[in-house]
Amino acid sequence: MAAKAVCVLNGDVKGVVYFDQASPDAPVVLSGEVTGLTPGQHGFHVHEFGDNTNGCVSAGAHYNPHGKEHGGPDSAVRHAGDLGNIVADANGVGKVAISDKQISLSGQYSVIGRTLVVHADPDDLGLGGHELSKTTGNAGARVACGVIGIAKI
Ligand SMILES: [Cu+2]
Ligand SMILES: [Zn+2]
Repeated sequence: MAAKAVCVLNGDVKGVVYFDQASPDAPVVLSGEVTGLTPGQHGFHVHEFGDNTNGCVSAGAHYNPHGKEHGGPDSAVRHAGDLGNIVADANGVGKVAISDKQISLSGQYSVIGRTLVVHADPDDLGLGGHELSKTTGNAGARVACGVIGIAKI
């Protein structure tokens, strides 16, 4: 059965991201737009908790049900929540067009009820050699976040 989810991003930066999964074993397709960004790359992840009581900070770390190190979306070793970067143009608009096989909208590893986070800086995909590269990709502050919720089909 197909599943759909939606996330409204709020913070200094705003956006709406739609999640679509044709069947439980299909990739999740993310689409949408984020505005108010600085031009360039911004880390983009699913974080563990759907808790925004203390802003984006209370969303916790990257969603990592398999206990792996941080990586990029195409890395063999990555957190399930590692969706890489979105790229903002000169007007600060970042289009979201991602297809990912590690997250799901149903079952044990569903991301519904977790938080989508956009960061101030680029995610180095685990390769930057910084002390934070293997945990966060050194992507800096959380400039927007929102809980991923069930959408109307
Ligand atoms: Cu993040
Ligand atoms: Zn990660």
